[in-house]
Amino acid sequence: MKRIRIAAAAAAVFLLLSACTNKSQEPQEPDVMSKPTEERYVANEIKEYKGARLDPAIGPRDNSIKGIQKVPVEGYSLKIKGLVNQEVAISYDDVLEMEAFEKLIILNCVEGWNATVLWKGVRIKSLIDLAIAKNSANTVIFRCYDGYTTSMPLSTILERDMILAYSSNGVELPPSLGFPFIVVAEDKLGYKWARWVTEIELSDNNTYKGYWENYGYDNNADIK
Ligand SMILES: Nc1nc2c(c(=O)[nH]1)N[C@H]1C(S)=C(S)[C@@H](COP(=O)(O)O)O[C@H]1N2
Ligand SMILES: [Mo]
Repeated sequence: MKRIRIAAAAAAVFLLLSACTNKSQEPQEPDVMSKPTEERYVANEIKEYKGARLDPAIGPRDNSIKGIQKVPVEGYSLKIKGLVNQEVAISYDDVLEMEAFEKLIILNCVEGWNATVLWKGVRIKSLIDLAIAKNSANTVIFRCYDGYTTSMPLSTILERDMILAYSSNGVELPPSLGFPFIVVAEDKLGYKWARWVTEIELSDNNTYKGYWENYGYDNNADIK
């Protein structure tokens, strides 16, 4: 019986890999987890939060344009620039000193499957406030270590209280997830989850197109 359930789960994972856009896809039953999924948990990664099962934060494959980046933390600074009153460059350690927020994000997939990850980081609004956005700014462009870019309306970031995360499931964000920082673009498709973020640029170009958006991907990227 157990073998059949595992086989069914494996088949379902296979089918759903092509149907879903983000992260991992596992059945909701807590006692059914494929070996490849189990192996994706990293050391000390927590697997449960307030009664909810957490899925491995690292997804089954890497889709990034230039592969996994190793961003050296020495000399790293996050820049907040563009339409701001004062450009800011803040170190990794100083970001970690800021007020932290946790978000349990459940990625809903078809047919009752989902992936749940606990993210921790700082409000993007708090970072922007360090530089003070000009009134004309309506767009936030994220630039990354690998040259990747994507953007979202400033209003979307404020409405959802989006965070820039440095931790996933209780551990330091692994390089494959975007160390030092990833944009937790809740309710948005994977290509808005900028990883290895180096710059946050305030802009008044609300038709700005990032890397994948330039290839025709919808700029709203809403999860339907
Ligand atoms: N810096 C950077 N961030 C990135 C990308 C990238 O190539 N570079 N790819 C994006 C895309 S298209 C997706 S689907 C997700 C991939 O996340 P995942 O591998 O955890 O599914 O990261 C997003 N963030
Ligand atoms: Mo993607």
